[in-house]
Amino acid sequence: KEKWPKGDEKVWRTALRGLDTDVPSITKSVVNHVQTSLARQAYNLDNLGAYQAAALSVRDNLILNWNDTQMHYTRKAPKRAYYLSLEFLMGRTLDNALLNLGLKDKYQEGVHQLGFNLEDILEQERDAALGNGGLGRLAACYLDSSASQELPVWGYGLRYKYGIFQQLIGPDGSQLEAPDPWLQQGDNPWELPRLDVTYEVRFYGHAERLDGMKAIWSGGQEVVAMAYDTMIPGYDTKSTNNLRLWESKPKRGFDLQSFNAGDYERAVESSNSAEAITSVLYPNDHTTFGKELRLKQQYFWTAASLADIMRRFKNLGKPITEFPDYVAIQLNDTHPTLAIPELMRIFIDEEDVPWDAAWQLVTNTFFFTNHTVLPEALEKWPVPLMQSLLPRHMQIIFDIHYLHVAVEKKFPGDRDKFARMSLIEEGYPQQVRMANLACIGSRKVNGVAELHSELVRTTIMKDFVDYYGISKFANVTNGITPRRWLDQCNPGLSKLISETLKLPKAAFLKDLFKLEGLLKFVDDPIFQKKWAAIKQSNKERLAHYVETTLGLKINTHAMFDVQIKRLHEYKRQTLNIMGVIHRYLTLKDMTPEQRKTVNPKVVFFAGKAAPGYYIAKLTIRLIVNAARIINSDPETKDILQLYFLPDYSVSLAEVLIPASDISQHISTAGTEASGTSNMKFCLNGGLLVGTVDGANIEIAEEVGENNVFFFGHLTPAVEDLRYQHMYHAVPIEQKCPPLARVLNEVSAGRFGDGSVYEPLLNTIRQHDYYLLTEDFDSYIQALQLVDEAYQDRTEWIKKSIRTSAKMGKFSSDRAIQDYAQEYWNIESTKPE
Ligand code: B1H
Repeated sequence: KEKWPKGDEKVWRTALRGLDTDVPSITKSVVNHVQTSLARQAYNLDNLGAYQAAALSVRDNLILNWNDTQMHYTRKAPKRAYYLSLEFLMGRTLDNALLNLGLKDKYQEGVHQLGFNLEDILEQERDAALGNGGLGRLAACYLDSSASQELPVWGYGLRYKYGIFQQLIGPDGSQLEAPDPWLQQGDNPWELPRLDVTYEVRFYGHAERLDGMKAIWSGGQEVVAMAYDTMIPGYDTKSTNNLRLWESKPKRGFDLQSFNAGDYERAVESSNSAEAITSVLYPNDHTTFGKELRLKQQYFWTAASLADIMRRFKNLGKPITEFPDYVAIQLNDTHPTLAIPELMRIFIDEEDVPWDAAWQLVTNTFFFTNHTVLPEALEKWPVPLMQSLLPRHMQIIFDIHYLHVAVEKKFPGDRDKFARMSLIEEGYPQQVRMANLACIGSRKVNGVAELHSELVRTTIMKDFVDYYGISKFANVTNGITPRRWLDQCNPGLSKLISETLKLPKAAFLKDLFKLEGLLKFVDDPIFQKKWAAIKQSNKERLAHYVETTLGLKINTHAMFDVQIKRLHEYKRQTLNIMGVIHRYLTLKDMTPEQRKTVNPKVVFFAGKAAPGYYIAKLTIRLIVNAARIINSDPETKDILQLYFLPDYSVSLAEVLIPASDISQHISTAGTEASGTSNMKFCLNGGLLVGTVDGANIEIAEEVGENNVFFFGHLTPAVEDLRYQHMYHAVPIEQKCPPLARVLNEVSAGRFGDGSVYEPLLNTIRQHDYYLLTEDFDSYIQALQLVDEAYQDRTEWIKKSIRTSAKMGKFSSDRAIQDYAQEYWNIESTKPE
């Protein structure tokens, strides 16, 4: 029975009725926020003020749904899943909240009546860019899908004061980095500070063993974790989940004694070091540097999250042995692996659970997703660092290690195997292998696309597969949310699909397989025309963006060719730019008559390089400087343009992706775990040129190989080719003359001082680890086929429609269903 608050029940009942969402109520609410929350005058309201007021008004709706959902979870006590990720690349929120709440049209009308344009207001919002790339954006898509499918899932992460750096391009064409103070726009309307949700987190100190396996960890430094909650609305449902991000704070303001003694600097010192923990997102994806502050971030976040999860579990009043019946925890890569020894510590030291029982509970709670097989990305932490920062955890890891030594018994005599499976890598210093710890501490391990999961099973986890059996090692192919990556970024296409299929948008936005209905219309010339017109208007939208932000004029009647992703040698932006230069040289070789027959093409690049990644930064510099020469060459500028768009972000992706005719996903086979932008392009009717790698393979399976432009060597060949390059290197002039010519032109200074690029060119000339010389010819051929296919525009449009129609599998709703059923064992549940 409901317990009513004190006071007059009738008054409460009327007041609790919730919000009205008719247009007059919306305008009233927005104006109310202008006057009260923002304390601004209505007559000089600018777009930013209008954005803030609209956001606060929309937020009111989110909060009510969020409250009901969380109350429902508390009462019903279902098993819950927690997604631990150091990165959540959310992008903007207002448009998504309006879509998911079903209030977009009404707010559009409302703000229009107030003299504003919704599009302009949406543009005011800064991206929440608390992530590097695919791994962080995947976490964001998964939150959207969990809420949309009414699954009790929370995200846990860090509230970085500074997200991924802002990228600028300097006068010489190099990348420059500036901080991203995303919170300095005024209050962030999308988060709720939880002053009452705090935990103390310890670092350093000493661990004293008691009888048995227990210990006491004391001393050292304590900092406070405070929660900020972000509401995650589901699409077309009231269900609104939570993303809880932790901020670090000093435990006791500052040291009064030093302050009184006049030593101001000393007094704020400890407070500075506590706040440093959540000050900035590390901008290196795929490389680990072993920095102490990063390890602090990882422990701070896992400790606060587990304390919170434990408190919620304890409120259920269930015996501790039922923990895994109520809690599933997904580890997004190895970054949260410390959660494994931390949960052991809680069980053993705080809950008095015997070691074996604790291990049983732990290994039934965690699930581990691997996102890369690149060796430089496998996290290892020096034992001495761990011993000093987390002495108790280091003990526990050693204890797990000795338990794990039993492995030896299963493979007697195989010392190499044992050494490979060890949690501790020998050397000076010894290091803890986080992937091995994550694997043995989890119920299941998965990769993110079929090929990648197979590589996980046969390479980095091979010995563990022998030990545990194959069933622990599975696959969940990544997915993307069709709400953001179809309806929000391409409203024209979403509308056309809805009209064509005679279905409300919600039908295919909740069941993306419904897009298959478009196949019936592939040959319909009227539909083809409408489809092409939408692509054209998206190209114009992009051209408009480039013109207003960079002052550049783009030929919108050209083919748009796009490669947007983090700069990394394995992703081979270098192959692409060498291909562009090759095209330029080929065009220059032609007569003016021949050039007249060439279809114009515009090539776009965007992406950030890790600030310390020298070769990646040189690639950017080459692209920018090649663009300067190519775009100003009167002989070719009408048929080839090249742009590097600075400061790639989720919001920029939302403009670029719907405008592309073809996009490039050209990693050396076996290196890109999945890729997710490939799915986004295809969903928006862009075709794909790529290697037989990651999710490209499954996309081709769905859309048919004749709709994808594949090239390059396959994964099994890569190892042998690398071996040949090491021991029987053939000079590039013999191996690949067209590429040799391109390198020579760059070297000779055709795009500015050639000597600058020597280190980059040498990566190709010397080891060529990523096999550009091996794949260049087939790459150029594939681009040739793209050109030919584009000549027959009707055939191209058909390919585009077919591609989009077959993207059902790549909805993140499907991926989350898989996790919910096969991993977490959780069920949908929603408030009344
Ligand atoms: C992916 C990372 C990553 N894989 C370390 N690994 C990081 C590794 O800050 N760090 O230390 C950050 C990120 N990111 C990407 O994950 C894969 O390269 C993509 O292929 C994949 O689509 C994506 C999502 O699974």
